[in-house]
Amino acid sequence: MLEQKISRRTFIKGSLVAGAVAAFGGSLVPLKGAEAAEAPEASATKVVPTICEMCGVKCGVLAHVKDGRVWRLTGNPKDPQSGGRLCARGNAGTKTLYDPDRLKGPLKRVGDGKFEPISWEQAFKEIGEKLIELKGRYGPQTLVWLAHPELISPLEKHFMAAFGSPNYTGHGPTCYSSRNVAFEQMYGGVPGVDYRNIKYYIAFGRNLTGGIKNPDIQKIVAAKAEGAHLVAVDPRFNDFAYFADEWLPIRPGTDLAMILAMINVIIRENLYDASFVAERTVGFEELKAGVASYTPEWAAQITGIDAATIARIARELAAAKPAAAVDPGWHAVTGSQYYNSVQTARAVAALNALLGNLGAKGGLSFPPTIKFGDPGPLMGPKPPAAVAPRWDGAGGEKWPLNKAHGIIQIFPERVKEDKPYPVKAVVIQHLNPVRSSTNSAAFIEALKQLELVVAIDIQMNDTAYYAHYVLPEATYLERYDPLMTAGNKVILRQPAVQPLFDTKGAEEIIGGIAKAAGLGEYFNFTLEQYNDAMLAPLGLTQAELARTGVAEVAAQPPDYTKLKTPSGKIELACQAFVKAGSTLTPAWEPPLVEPKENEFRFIQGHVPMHTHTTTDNNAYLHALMPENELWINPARAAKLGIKTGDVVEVTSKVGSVKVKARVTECIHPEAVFLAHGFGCGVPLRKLAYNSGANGGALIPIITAPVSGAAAQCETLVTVRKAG
Ligand SMILES: Nc1nc2c(c(=O)[nH]1)N[C@H]1C(S)=C(S)[C@@H](COP(=O)(O)OP(=O)(O)OC[C@H]3O[C@@H](n4cnc5c(=O)[nH]c(N)nc54)[C@H](O)[C@@H]3O)O[C@H]1N2
Ligand SMILES: Nc1nc2c(c(=O)[nH]1)N[C@H]1C(S)=C(S)[C@@H](COP(=O)(O)OP(=O)(O)OC[C@H]3O[C@@H](n4cnc5c(=O)[nH]c(N)nc54)[C@H](O)[C@@H]3O)O[C@H]1N2
Ligand code: SF4
Ligand SMILES: [Mo]
Repeated sequence: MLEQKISRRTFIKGSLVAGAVAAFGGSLVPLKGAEAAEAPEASATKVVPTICEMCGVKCGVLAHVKDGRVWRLTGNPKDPQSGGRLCARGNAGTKTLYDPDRLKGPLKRVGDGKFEPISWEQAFKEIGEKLIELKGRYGPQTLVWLAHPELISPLEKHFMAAFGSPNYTGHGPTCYSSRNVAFEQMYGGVPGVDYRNIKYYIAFGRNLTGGIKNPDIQKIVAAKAEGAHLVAVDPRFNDFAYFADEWLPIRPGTDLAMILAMINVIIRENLYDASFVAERTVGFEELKAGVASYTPEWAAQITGIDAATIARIARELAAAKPAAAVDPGWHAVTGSQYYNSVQTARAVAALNALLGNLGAKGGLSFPPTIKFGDPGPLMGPKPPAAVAPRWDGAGGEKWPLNKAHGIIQIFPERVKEDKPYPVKAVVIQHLNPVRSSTNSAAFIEALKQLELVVAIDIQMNDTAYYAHYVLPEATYLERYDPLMTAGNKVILRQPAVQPLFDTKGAEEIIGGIAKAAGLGEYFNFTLEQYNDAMLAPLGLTQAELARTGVAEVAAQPPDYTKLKTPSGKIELACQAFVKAGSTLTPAWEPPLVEPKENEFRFIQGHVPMHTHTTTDNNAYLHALMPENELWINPARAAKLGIKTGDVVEVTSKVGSVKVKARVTECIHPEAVFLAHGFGCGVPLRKLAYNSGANGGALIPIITAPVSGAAAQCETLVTVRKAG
């Protein structure tokens, strides 16, 4: 017990808990004292460079191993992302590796919530036979693969191509697909922000220190120390607002109006970079005409932010150009959460273009390109193109611009309706759609209707709980993966320890299913051969890379004069959107729903100490935040007789949850906020089970136009004190 307390305390001290750091104005330097206190590290015998997987950012870590046990994880100083520092979740990785509740071998479902061990060979055999049977009955398109796009994705896609199904589908619509669709069309790709050199930065719902990207935080902290001005726009006083210079509590769903008004000011007052606009963009005149009526006074009525502030922010932003940027965003406002998210992302893209910041120090940038070798020749004959259209319509007539992202949230509807054809089998890898998509109950119903559900995960998540077969992948500290790149660096994931249990790397699992399904010729290679083939032109091998974990290689800088758009320039006016049924230039569209007097908009987001639904059973992170609470504004709470700590019932048109209330000025009166990642419904995960509430249970299935995004914040709820 004492040992547990001590290790927890030192962990907290040594961690980079961004919210706390921001709140106390501290720096992000790891604490020397905490390092010294880690006794096992002093006698560590081996340090293995590898890649963190406590979230998708994939920072380089050093695993300190003694007697076959990982004692401690630190940032790899040679890694361009971590620069030697990890966030709280990265530090807590050992508790995921040694989680007593993790999956320890393959399982077969034998009843509701009941599973029995099965050997890998038998599991592969049964899954393979079932796939062959279903393919014969319904065609290969009957198989859908749902996944969190990861390093292993090329092999998952290869499996699907070999099987003959076009239905590989990621989580984009619940995360970033609106932002991606907008920037792909206007910029030819999604640029990043040069946070290190920025002078003026605006985050519309980008909660940098809550939805953490460790490298970005480190850079913006340094920029702020040198005087950068940071503006947080969010209906909630979020983690980044603590750290920023100003917070603008905007009405939810209305950021688009403020951004359009800023464009209006910058054009009207000639504050834009005229030569950049002339040389590197098309459609300026159309944009100018399009925003003419969007004055700050107009936007003030919609957003609740006064006109003078909107105009001031626009002028200040323009004055700092080109080291000034509006964050393209990630998940919330531009990413996917609103019906108007594509328009919002388009407006953000246009506003940045006016600042002439693409490729400039402190502006937006694209990564360099590394010329890898082609592992194709290793991977068997080239599979013929799939003949059926996609199950979800992505890239088709209705959503022509969403070729890459898929529309995961309509899975329950498609399964139920057997449209456009019967979907009878699904493989779900590194994904928990029962909690991360929409309408949890509908997703569970869909899973129950399928003839074959295979889940590949490291733990029994809420989706795997309804699978016929649960196949445990080795955790990131026990396996290799395909290569990772960051800038001009190539980085290798490699095992710090041998798998503790009867688990396998995903490449072996996919290969095992493939062989049993008669597709062995496509998987006659090892992961090492695959990585070696990619590294060959760079004069490296996996074995060599394993020594340092990170290698600098030749990389082609981006050519900003030839963007991957039809004109080669930034398309301020963009015909592709017109073809997809939208406007030529960014234009105002209201959010889909408006709360009535007794209703709230239900908004969600991420917290610094948890990753989605992945870390709720991690003992360290659970200790930092065991459950979520519903943030509710005092004026609204008083009317409902709700006090902090009261258990409330939150009800939408698709479900209801009970959770503790937190009455706080930090949330706009029109909205309630619930941190994502809680409310696990699987008793096998003892810490997480029933801790807090699952917001996904409340979110109706909505599909936004143009992007096919899930628009999760277009959810209305009522709140009452639970009896
Ligand atoms: N610690 C941690 N870090 C993570 C993740 C994690 O799970 N945990 N996940 C990673 C992933 S996959 C992603 S996509 C990113 C997400 O990082 P972000 O895109 O920054 O997204 P969220 O954390 O979802 O934060 C969304 C914010 O939007 C606000 N918001 C809601 N509605 C509106 C609105 O109408 N206007 C404005 N201006 N704001 C609004 C919410 O209050 C919330 O603060 O984080 C990544 N990093
Ligand atoms: N209600 C609501 N829904 C949301 C969000 C929200 O804020 N609110 N956020 C959205 C966002 S931004 C995103 S990106 C998505 C994310 O949603 P998902 O992509 O579904 O991510 P998670 O919910 O974390 O589930 C990932 C699963 O991967 C497993 N896993 C972790 N590591 C490994 C590994 O190494 N191998 C394998 N095989 N499995 C592993 C975890 O155990 C977990 O079960 O959720 C979205 N959904
Ligand atoms: S941001 Fe944190 S959790 Fe994500 S990869 Fe980096 S250290 Fe790991
Ligand atoms: Mo995300």
